Amino acid sequence: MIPIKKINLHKLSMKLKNPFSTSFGTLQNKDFFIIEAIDVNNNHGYGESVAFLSPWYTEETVQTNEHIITDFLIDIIRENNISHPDDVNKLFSSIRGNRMAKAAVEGAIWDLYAKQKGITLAEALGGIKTEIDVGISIGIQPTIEDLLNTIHYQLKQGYKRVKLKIKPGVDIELLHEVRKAFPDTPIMADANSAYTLNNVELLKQLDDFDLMMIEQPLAHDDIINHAKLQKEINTPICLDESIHSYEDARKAIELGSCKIINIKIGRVGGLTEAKRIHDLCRENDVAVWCGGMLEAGVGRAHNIALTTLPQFNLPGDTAGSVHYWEQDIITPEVTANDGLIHVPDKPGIGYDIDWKAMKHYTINKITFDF
Ligand code: OSB
Ligand code: MG
Repeated sequence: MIPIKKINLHKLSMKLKNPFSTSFGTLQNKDFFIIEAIDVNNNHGYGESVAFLSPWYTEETVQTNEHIITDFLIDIIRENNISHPDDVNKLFSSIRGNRMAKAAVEGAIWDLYAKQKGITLAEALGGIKTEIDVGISIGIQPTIEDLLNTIHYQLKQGYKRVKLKIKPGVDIELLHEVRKAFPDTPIMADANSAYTLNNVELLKQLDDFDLMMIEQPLAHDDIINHAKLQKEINTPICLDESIHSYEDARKAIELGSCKIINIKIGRVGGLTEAKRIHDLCRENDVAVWCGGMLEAGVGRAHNIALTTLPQFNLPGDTAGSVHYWEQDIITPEVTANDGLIHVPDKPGIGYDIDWKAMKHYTINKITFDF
């Protein structure tokens, strides 16, 4: 790779158009970092951190990301020669965990590498698709009527499948109403770890609704009980929170804990690890889709590039920018038509930063000269 001369850490604060509710709470404000890696030829690569303000999804937060990036990861990049972005994954393995922090920096280096080569990020990753299928993830709504209206609206936008959030008490009746109103729509449910094996009788009832899958029904750290549950229900289990690495995926597949894996770049520590998990799933016939973290445009662009890999055979959660933001930070914004996103063909992530919007949302900027 052409050497890096500078890394900028832009800290942004954005507000979601609509609050997003899951089994563990409601989210509206999104603070995050855009990592900008600049090489000696003035190419610019961008990555986005996806940790939230509080540690309910994983243990990472915006603040832990800042700490790990500024106090550890930047030094590792500065002190080593990187010949390929895959090297970053190895170099960062000297730091435990903190995968979202690592993914943000690694993502900027992947984008920079693709731009140095004059190829798209999708090509750099070995992607093959020119358009990708997308679905929509709908948070828990105040009433079933609100939910039915939202589903109706999103289906009119063309999204290929609907993901609903469920939690104890907001599950069977809700799915019953949704299935009645939308008998043929591809529907899945995401529990974000809200159930235990004590709920097995309730979880068996999910089989009545012909769901594409149930995402992360049980504890984030329990692939054994997911394997037990999968033996009891026909609905395919998809793991999200439980999979942080290739090793986690290998163990879950071997145990039979899931039939599907949701890959999120941040949760698994970057694109290199995401690609390894993808390849493992391909070898084992495990279906894969790309999850979302309510990203702004840069993160969205990375998800799109990753989804061009062949085993991403189910619609992902990377919906159009307009679903999340009054104004995204990239131009053009991500648009989905008929449930399809056209993969951009410009080098790297394929979208430009909208600097006016970036400035509007920026809280501060830290520069690291190399
Ligand atoms: O579990 O996939 C999840 C959002 C925040 C945290 C966790 C999850 C989600 C989503 C929405 O389901 C994904 C998106 O639209 O970006
Ligand atoms: Mg999930």
